[in-house]
Amino acid sequence: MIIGLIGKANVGKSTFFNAATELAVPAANYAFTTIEPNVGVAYARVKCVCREFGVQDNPVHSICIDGNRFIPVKLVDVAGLVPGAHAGKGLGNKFLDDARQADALIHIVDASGSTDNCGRSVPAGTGDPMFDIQFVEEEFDLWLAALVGRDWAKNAREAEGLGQKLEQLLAKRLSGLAITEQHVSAAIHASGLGMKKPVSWTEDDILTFCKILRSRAKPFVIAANKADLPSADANIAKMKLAGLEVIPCASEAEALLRKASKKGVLHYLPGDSSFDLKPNVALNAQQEKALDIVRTLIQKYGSTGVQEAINIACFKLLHNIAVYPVEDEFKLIDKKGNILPDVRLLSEGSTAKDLAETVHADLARGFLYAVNARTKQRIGADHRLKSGDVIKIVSATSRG
Ligand SMILES: Nc1nc2c(ncn2[C@@H]2O[C@H](COP(=O)(O)OP(=O)(O)O)[C@@H](O)[C@H]2O)c(=O)[nH]1
Ligand SMILES: [Mg+2]
Repeated sequence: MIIGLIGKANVGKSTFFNAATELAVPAANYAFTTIEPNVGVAYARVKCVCREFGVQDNPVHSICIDGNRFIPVKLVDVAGLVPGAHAGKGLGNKFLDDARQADALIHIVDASGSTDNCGRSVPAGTGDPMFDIQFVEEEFDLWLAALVGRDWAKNAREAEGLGQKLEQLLAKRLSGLAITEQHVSAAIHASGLGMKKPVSWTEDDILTFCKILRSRAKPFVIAANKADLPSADANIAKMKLAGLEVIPCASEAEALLRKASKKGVLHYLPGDSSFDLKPNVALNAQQEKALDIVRTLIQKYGSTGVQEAINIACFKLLHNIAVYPVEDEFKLIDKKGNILPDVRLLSEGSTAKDLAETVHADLARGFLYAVNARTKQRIGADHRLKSGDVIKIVSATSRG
């Protein structure tokens, strides 16, 4: 699963990225840690099941702090977007190359209005984040439509000649975009274009289809960044009034809190609505003032919004659940004795066998049954899992 940060230049994408990928207690290496500077590990936060089970866990690939599980997810800081990007303006192509891999997007806007349409600095309150929201979505749709629409008539005729279905034609054009068959089918259905022969699709039809597809396959959440600046209030109110779901966000404040927490100055967990200064910490007047501002801000909004945006992308947009696989349903351990070693993000509706598949293909192949560690009841391959389930899988082909 990949979350992409998109938005105009200078709205705070890199600040958000740096804050979100910094954790006081870094976990072990991940398969997806790469050397690309704009790709990093962020964390979804869930309440860990350790306290309910009364155990002191020692996770391997995720992190548990004070009963909160931080689950690694891949985060990509996508190149800044300018109007006209779909036609190759600015870093248009780089933007779209980065964005194509994302399963969900956090659209960062400058809620304080201190950037103009092209991302240049302007006096706070003069830039219009509503424009950003519109143009970024439009660019995305136009880019997708250009991709789908290239030589459409010719390809549609060929596909018709070969007796191919519309789904096949589209799947070919959309390969490499992290768009599933289900997304395509649902978008065909919702657009009503399934009734029309592909050869007679107009440019407008293609754009209509792409808009629907984009909203399903690349869902957005809007992070209204720079919410710490006074001019942000009016813009956030305006966005909410327009019916948009926006998360007030202060990336710089989050960066400050994570750094201070890493240095041992204060106790703060990403997503918290407050922080505590550690005893015997001496702050200068400037530091104290900065922390006062942050404290007021997170009280006002409930958090800095950075963790919330990631969680919304993970759970609300992508409909994931968090499931803990174990090898011993009584001790909740793996073979090495690690307690609650692992947690997997699975799509809602995933079954016990799907979980086995994510652990190891062999485990799934020889699947016999699973055990719910909470109830100690046996469950079958098709049993749908719930978030927070702790599951032992029994397989004829389990190793060792
Ligand atoms: N006041 C305020 N400024 C911010 C915040 N986040 C980023 N900035 C500033 O906005 C400018 C652009 O930030 P950057 O992360 O480089 O933006 P990007 O071009 O979208 O990656 C920098 O001067 C940041 O310090 C925030 O939450 N509040
Ligand atoms: Mg940047």
